[in-house]
Amino acid sequence: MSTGDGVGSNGHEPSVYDVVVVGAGFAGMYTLYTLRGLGFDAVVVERADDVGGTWYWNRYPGARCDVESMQYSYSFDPELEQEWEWSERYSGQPEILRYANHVADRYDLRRDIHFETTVQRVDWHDDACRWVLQTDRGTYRARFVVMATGCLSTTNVPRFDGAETFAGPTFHTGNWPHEGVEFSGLSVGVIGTGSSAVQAIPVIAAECRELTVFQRTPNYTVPARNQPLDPDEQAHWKQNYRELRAEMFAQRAAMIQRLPDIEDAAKDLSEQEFNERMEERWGVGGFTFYRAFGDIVLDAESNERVAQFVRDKIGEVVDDPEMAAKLTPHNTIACKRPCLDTNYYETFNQPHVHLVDVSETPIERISPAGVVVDGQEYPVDAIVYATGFDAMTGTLLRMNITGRGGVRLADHWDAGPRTYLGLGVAGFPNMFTVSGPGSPSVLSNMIPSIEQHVDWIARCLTDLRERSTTTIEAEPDAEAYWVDHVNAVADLTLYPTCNSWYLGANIPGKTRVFMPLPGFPPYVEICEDVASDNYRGFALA
Ligand code: N01
Repeated sequence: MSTGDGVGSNGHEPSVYDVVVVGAGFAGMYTLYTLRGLGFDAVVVERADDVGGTWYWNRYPGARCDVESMQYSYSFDPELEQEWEWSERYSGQPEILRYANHVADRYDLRRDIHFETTVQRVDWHDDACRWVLQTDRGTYRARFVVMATGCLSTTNVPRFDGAETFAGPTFHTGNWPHEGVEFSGLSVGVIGTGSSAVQAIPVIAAECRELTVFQRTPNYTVPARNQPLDPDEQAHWKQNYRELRAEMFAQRAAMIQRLPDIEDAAKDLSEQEFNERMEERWGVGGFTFYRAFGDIVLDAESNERVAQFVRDKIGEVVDDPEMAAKLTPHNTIACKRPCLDTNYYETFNQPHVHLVDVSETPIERISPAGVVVDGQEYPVDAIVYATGFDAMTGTLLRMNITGRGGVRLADHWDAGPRTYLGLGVAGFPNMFTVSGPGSPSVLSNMIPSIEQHVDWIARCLTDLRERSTTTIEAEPDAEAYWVDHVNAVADLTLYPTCNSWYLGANIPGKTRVFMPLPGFPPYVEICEDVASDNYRGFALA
């Protein structure tokens, strides 16, 4: 086996891995497991000191997956499926991290994971036909790299004037202290009202003395209705995993809902039919709400009808009409990533919970004692930044990747990310991205999407090995076609119409391009077809 640092200090050719995988979250772990099983010499580098990726970093109070537990898990090993017991309908972060650790132990993955190793540069060397990765722990050389770096792994901390003068502690939901945070007796400010904040706010509110939420855009959220997992339900899944997984993979987001998807138009139903259907789904909880009709993200009129249903619910739940008005969104529903909650709107009925609207008058600055908006200081002892991520591209671009001819990925992606299938990039041979921009990724259940990508990459590497092919690289035409395809599919929907991180709109200066591809099953079919057709659109040499 190669050693981690192939510096060649003994004068010999430095060690060259077959594959260096970046990231030890669910994608990196499965890549290692699969490639090792196929006899490739693979190593994983990971900046954290343990496995888990997203679930390693996002330890904020209330962090929970909003894909149901029985569907948010690996499918590659039936024994693993049978032995692991989930305890709740939606798993909390600690349980998912325990699962990640169990997987790492069960398959002895850690022996090939180099932790606390941060990639600083990644350069393609044309002459040697290899990648060279500079890390803070040494240099790695490999024929292939797999970027298993996650879609939401580089935190976004907005630059507020005076932030460094704040006297108290600050936290980001995406980089939460492992030892936890004690909020009792404190006045806490939370900036942001996305999925992370929607989960954290009720839990922090239950602990702290005062909570002030700084909201730029009110959010639609639907009750999760989390509960202990019914043992009969778990047993049913375990008895029927193969059929149920197949059913999941046939869905557009690679997950099954508790009520059937209905494909008719929301705008066509009578008032009574519409309300009955929505009430039932509101009661069941979860993303089944958004599968009540086929056109919620396609038709503005249908969308507005569903949005109004949620607005009415906010009015019913929130006691103070002024507070309810502030919490009520008016943008397109499900255009930003939909949220699921446990008592989110209810939390704002508590007298110690305050809401500051920063949509018209942004946060002016952070003072030593609090947050200043429109000249008024809101005193807080601690600040929680629930301000999201530089999604999908942030982590890749931070690694200073250069491809053929020294071209920087940052330059190639100057006008937004360009990939072929979300798997390869023209000019960057032998580099694969797992759930990269241009793949269903964040619009789907991530673990099945990861498995599909890793299986495709593994098949590809095996085929290349059998044919003694040295390089694979997306062709520029294929990449251009794919970028157009992703845009064309997105343009059929309402997704591109709002300021979401799907578009990069949350990061000042980031080019606005819709990054994920809606629709898992047709995408999988295209990937299969491309592989079977001698990797059509990729140049093999
Ligand atoms: O981040 P976000 P997140 N001043 O970008 C606000 C996944 N996830 O961490 O909407 C004031 O959604 C920003 O305001 P606006 C999931 O895919 C999954 O919550 O841009 N406010 C917004 O309210 C999710 O979508 C799970 O106007 C500022 C918030 O910060 C993704 O992670 C759980 C601001 C950021 O919301 C990201 O969610 C949690 C500023 N300058 C997350 N800048 C589960 O599976 C930003 N904001 C359960």
